[in-house]
Amino acid sequence: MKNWFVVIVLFAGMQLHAQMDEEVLLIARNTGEKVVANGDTIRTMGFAFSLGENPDVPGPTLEFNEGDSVEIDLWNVSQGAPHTIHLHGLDVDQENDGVPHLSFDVPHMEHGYYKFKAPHAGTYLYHCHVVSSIHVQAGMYGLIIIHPPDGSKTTWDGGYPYDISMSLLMSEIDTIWHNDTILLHDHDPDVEVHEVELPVYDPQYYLVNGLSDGQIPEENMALNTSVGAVNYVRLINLGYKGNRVIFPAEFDAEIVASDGRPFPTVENSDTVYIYPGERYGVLGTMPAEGLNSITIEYFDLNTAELEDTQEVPIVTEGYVSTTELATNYELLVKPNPFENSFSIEADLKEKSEIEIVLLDLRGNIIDVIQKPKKMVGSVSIEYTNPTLASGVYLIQMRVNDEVRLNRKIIKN
Ligand SMILES: [Cu+2]
Repeated sequence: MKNWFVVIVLFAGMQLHAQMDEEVLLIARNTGEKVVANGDTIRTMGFAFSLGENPDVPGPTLEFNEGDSVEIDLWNVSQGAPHTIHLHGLDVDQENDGVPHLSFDVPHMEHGYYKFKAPHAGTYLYHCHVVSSIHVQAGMYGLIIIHPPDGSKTTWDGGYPYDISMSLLMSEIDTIWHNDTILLHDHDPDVEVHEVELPVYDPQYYLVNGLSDGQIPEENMALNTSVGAVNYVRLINLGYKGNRVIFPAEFDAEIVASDGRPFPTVENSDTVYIYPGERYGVLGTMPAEGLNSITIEYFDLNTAELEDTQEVPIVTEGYVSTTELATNYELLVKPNPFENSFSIEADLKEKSEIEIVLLDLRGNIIDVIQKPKKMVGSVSIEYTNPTLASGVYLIQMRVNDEVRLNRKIIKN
């Protein structure tokens, strides 16, 4: 009889394991390094999928489908402090919620398992909840995106379909909080609250998806879209500042969801205010080709004083917006991607003054490829620039001083 018991228990255990739809290993480390916008490397704590990866800030985005059984295996490889995973906004039970003393914490070199069923499709967060003011600032956070049960590009089951999606996760970095004296504290398991003297939080870097200022075009971060495509932009604040996100008027932004739940009525607004921990879902469409941007303002929660502004480009290309344009102008750029040179073929059905420029994703002119010139018919232009840095650029055609066509081009 004893043998029977053992076999049944073992079988039940295996069943439970097999029922998991998604298993994720997150490795917690305190040896992360991050390059900030001025080129300095600062120390971070963070999460990574593997030991070979630098734990980046923010951590990896976790994506599941609604209804999935999920198990997150938190492996704490960092020295000293224990860590947890708090599932922010997910209605998981307290035991799996990662708040130390209510849940469990995971000491050095141990594993902790968080099990939950992926809730309503939406945007959520995870972060470490041990001395959270320090560990979150150190970099221990990331996004959780839950898709509808069928995994489709829809805001939620029965919600709005979209073509292109992008997440903008806002936070800040005060490099003083990343000093060894603060991040390298040893953990005493007998002490409930670890006391460190914290300087006043006064960030130097205001981040979108971990990047700021010149890093945004350097990393080619942009909403890459096309005319008429439905864009779903997820906005998330995990900093200590308020965010005011401003979409271009022509984007016709509609706020459809907040904190993982649909809004009962859609709110039409170009401006979205986001307070720490909040998430919003915004739908919008670009009506014409061109270069625009999403402006993100960071303001002090007490004084409402504006502290910083970041710009995320919107690159809209691909289609010609009117029949008139489609019949009168064409622009072909090849090869794409290119090494040192590419050719541009333009077909101009009527005589027009044409100018062709090369732009970065912030709209800065890098080079004038074709000076303003009256042309007609098929035109072929060769362009060589061996000193151009790798990345994404735009070729813009201006006809009679108006921007008419944008083509995205990638330098290898
Ligand atoms: Cu932690």
